[in-house]
Order: sequence, then structure tokens, then C-alpha cells
Amino acid sequence: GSFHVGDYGTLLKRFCEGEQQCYLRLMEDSLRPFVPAYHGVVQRDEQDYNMMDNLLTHFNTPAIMDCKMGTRTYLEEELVIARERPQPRKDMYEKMVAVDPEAPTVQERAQQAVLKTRYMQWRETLSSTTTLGFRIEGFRKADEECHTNFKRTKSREQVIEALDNFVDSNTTILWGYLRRLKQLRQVLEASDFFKSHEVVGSSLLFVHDWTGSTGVWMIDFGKTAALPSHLMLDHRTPWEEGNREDGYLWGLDNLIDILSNMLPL
Ligand code: 4IP
Ligand code: MN
Repeated sequence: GSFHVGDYGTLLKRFCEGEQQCYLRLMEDSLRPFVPAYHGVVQRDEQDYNMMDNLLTHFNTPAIMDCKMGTRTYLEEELVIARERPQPRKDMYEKMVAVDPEAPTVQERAQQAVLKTRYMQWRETLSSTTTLGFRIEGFRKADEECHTNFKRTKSREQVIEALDNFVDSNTTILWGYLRRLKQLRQVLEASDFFKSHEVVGSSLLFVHDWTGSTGVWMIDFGKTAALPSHLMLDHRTPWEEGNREDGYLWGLDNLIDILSNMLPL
């Protein structure tokens, strides 16, 4: 995989320059408490890695969940490339028919391949990404297998069922997550980093354990891109090609609303 557990509570993630730039800026931003601390680049067996805090260190056999945020999961520049130099992908065709044999078009079936942007859009509308602005990618509860069967988890009811399963209906844990997400929203709304970046394919990592500790952090900035200096995003305006909006805050609003409604009044 692209991860290794490093020494002294750190994590090594395969080096990506764009992600490094994000972490360097995030360490100077008000969002710092909501991302893993960044410790620079290290080399292992000829491969470079970004070194960061392992967020699980201070938990006791934690449960973890990855929610991919935003209404769009590919970059605008990937759309441009798809039009100028289309590169149909057989691996994505295979992933598509494995979930829904009816999904490919006649032309895609003939090629046995789909464009990446087409695959990503299909994943967005099959899941809750388009309708809620986030999707559950997977979770693992303490001493359990990973649950990653959420490609078709789309409706509000399906999302609630999955979240309730993840927290074992524990309202203390739910309160902890809700409080933290509301703090995150406040900080995001004022963050210089957030205003000036298109945040695509980034996840929120949820962590809790049986002691009742909870935490949520922003992770995965491989497709988070700095905007031209004249442009700023509000992360709620619907995306139209060219405006670079990502729907991140709209998705967070929906997630907060859903968790609030799962709690007794
Ligand atoms: C994956 O699709 C995820 O969207 C990956 O995003 C994406 O990586 C992969 O693109 C794509 O195949 P499934 O989740 O349906 O398997 P993430 O890394 O956030 O999970 P990118 O490169 O877009 O980050 P390819 O091009 O790496 O295959
Ligand atoms: Mn991810």
C-alpha cells in the first residue's frame, strides 16, 4: 500500500508534492488542530514519504471511519484532459460492471473501458456524494473486519443506518462527533487555507474507542489544489465547470444535520 507505520507514533504516506504543499500551509493555518501534524519528508528503501502523526496513537483499540467530503471527487483539470486526450480505462470498466453490469453505455461496452471522469461521476451519483455532499467510504469497528460495502449507500436513511452501526447506537459517541464537527465548521468558515483551495477527494477520519474518546480530522490532500489568487471558494455554491466549487461545506452541513437528527432532543 501507500502507507507505513513510522517510528514514535508517526505515519509514512507515499510522497506527493501537492499534498506536502498543503500540509506545510496547514501547519500555519487555523485548521492545524484538525489535521495530523506534519513532520517533513523521509526516505525508506529509495522511496520518499510524507511523515505525519498517526492519529490513532492515543486511542484504545479504536473504531475508524473514512467519509469522503464534497460533491465532486475529480479535479476540473481532469475533465479538460479527458476531453483533449481521452484515455479510457479498462480497470475502471471492470470496477463499474462488478457493481452494476447495466451501468456502461453501448460505446463503453464495445471498448470495455470508461473514462476516469465518467467512472468518478458514476460513483458520485450511485452514492450520497451528489445528493448529500459526502459519502461513507468505509469503517472498521474495534476487533471487526473492515466494512467497505458502501458504494450504493445513497439515501439519508441508508447513511443513518451505516452511521448508527459504526457508533453502535452510542449517543455519547455521537455527541462527541457532533461537537467536533461543529467546531470544524466554524474554523473552516474562517480559514485562509480553506478559502483559497479546491478540496477534492479529501476525507474526514472519524475515530472513537470504548473509553468514549472521539476525534475527527481532515486527511488526504493529494487532490487539494491552491486556487489562482483572484479566486475564492465558499464551498457551498453548486459546482459549475470553471467555478471550482467542491461542495465541501454543503456536505459538512448535511452531515451535521444528519448526526443532530440521530440524537434525542
Ligand atoms: C478510486 O475509485 C478512488 O476514487 C481514488 O480516490 C482514485 O484515486 C482512484 O483513481 C479511483 O480509481 P474507487 O474508490 O471506486 O476504487 P482516493 O485515492 O481518494 O480513494 P485518485 O488518483 O483520484 O486520488 P486512480 O486514477 O488512482 O485509479
Ligand atoms: Mn481517501
